[in-house]
Amino acid sequence: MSQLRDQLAKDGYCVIAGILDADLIDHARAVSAGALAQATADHRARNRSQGSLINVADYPAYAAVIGHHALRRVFADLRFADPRFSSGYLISKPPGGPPLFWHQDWWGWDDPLSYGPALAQLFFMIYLTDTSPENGCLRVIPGSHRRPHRLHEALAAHGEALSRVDNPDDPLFGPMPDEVAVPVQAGDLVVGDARLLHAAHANRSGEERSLLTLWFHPDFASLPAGMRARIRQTYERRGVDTDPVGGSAMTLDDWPAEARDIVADVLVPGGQTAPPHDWNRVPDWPQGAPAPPTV
Ligand SMILES: O=C(O)CCC(=O)C(=O)O
Repeated sequence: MSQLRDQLAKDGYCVIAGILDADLIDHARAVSAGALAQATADHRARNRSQGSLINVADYPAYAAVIGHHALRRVFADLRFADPRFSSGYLISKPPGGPPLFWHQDWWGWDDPLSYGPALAQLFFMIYLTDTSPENGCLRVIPGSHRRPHRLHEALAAHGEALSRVDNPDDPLFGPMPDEVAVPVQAGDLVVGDARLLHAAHANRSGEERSLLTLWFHPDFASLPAGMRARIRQTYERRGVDTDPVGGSAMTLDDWPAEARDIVADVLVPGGQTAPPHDWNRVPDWPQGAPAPPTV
């Protein structure tokens, strides 16, 4: 596992095979099929590039995945001191779905820790289908979490026009010379730094390609107080660009006790009283940051 930790630090991601067993994959697929059946045509049109962006907080049956003992084993193996879950999404690309645009997901770029080795926020992407470049597997730019890249200048990432794919010829949907495909099997886990530049291929198959992206903070207690307060707002579904329903929606605090009990010890705690950190998705690399590769 120290090899995986090293890869996570150096490349910004690592793959851990076979995290969900067949029963839990079936459970997650069934919950996801129900959630997708409820998603409106408007939701899918607004999130055409992603395929869907359904907050897992709306579905307490996902507790079995978020609180799964195999994830806790990963936390221990990767030596996470205080792992906490803030939010997550069902991202499901229908047959014929277009590519996902290049982006990174970190929002705390105003804080100096964003330019160092600390792991403030990690995605846990759990794929519910086998993936390949043919059906929309993940693509990443290894190392892009720690150095400037020209994609960082694309300020529109996460914008509505990109999500709707108003311009399919936008280079943010295209290939990058330094990209690496990350094909996986159903039940595999991709752990990645929120700062890592990533995208996904188009789905040219006849089947849905689904995954759960779960956001964890590996050492929540060590983060600055303002960052902790902003993360708590995300958990409360307030002021998040990928979660426009707003603070009136269900949070994990509203889950029935039997679901909440499964995840209670990994949830972002309340009582964060500091002024919340500003939301800024655009890095401003300090002088002397490593040069971008010449590709
Ligand atoms: O659709 C994918 O494979 C990647 C999803 C993604 O980019 C994300 O969850 O941030």
